[in-house]
Amino acid sequence: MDNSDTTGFDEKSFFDRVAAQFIERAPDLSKSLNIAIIGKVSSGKSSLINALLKRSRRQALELAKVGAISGITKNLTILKLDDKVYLIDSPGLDDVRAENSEITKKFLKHIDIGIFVVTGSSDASQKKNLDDLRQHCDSIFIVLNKIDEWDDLDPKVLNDIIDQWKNDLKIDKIYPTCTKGYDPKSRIPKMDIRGVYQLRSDIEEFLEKKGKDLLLVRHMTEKQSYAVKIIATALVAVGGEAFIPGSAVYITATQGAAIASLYYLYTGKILSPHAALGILPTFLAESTGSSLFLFAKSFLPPTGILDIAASSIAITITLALLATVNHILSSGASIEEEELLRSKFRTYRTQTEETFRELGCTDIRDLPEWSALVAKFLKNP
Ligand SMILES: Nc1nc2c(ncn2[C@@H]2O[C@H](COP(=O)(O)OP(=O)(O)OP(=O)(O)O)[C@@H](O)[C@H]2O)c(=O)[nH]1
Ligand SMILES: [Mg+2]
Repeated sequence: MDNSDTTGFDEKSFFDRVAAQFIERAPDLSKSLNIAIIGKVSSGKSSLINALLKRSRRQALELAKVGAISGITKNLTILKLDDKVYLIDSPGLDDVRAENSEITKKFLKHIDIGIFVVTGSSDASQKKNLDDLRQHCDSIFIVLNKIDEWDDLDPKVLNDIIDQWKNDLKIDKIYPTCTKGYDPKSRIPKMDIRGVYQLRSDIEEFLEKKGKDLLLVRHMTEKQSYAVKIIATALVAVGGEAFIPGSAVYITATQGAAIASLYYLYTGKILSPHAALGILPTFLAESTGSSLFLFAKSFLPPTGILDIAASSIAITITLALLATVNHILSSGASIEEEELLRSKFRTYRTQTEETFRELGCTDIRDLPEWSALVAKFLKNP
């Protein structure tokens, strides 16, 4: 096995460009791409962070704290690499779990790239820890650290140990590394960071390929939750407005405002109410029967039975309409594409039949209940 892998290493790589800084206050990890180092106590996690960032021993003193006594890293320590990427040093895996605080629970949920560090001879009990990590994160680099332990033996021994780890953890790839020399009490004059360059460049390659997508997916998930709120709020309003004489005017205004909000959410641009309403006629043509009913009804004085029917129609049409706009905008298409609007609206309109039945049991003023209904509706187009 060749561990002298300094060849092909790009000096301008991501880890070199960043000015890593520890941050005091835990950031909102749901908005960033998070790389976390996880593993048993004293496996060399903090040393690996210093090595990834190519710190000298003196610089390392100010960075991830390294020590021969186990449990040196007590809490999560979060390093900001750039605006969107965090590198997180964690205490030993069992400590992370035992602590079970809100921050560590969130932390486990938001790991995008896990670096799982093991040491010594293969230990099948680590498989459970790895499986736990896999539940939250599917991009995992597995590192066998402290390979210098076998320096005095035939190189075949290290190869056998690597094979055994692969077998026990059921994995194809493992990164053998050494991160010796970061302990301030260390007496060795030079750092020994074998294997770290290979790991670094593979993480960088992964970031290059997938990093943007991961961030985008996360960004979109967040946007969807705002979209759900916008749509649910509009439905509650529309449901109430259907009871008002002359309701069609109010309903159309609410729909226009919701479309403009969704447009702003996805494009960051303000759509004039006029332009927002401009896309409505397409939909009116699709649902003439019910809209005409609503329109005609709006001139009548409110009477119980009619109002409830009108309210349900107003709500289901508005739901299909806003779900269509949401779908089109979130997929990056333009809301001016009439054909797309039309066909998507038709699909959603059919889907509202089922939702319509659930509507019967929904309190018209209960926003959380509406939000749950809308979230479910948007999930199965
Ligand atoms: N022989 C050897 N020792 C290492 C290596 N990497 C780190 N160490 C030593 O192992 C000890 C623990 O290293 P840390 O980097 O503090 O390990 P950690 O996993 O962060 O430890 P905790 O935060 O206490 O869980 C220190 O004395 C390091 O100098 C290595 O590759 N080989
Ligand atoms: Mg540590």
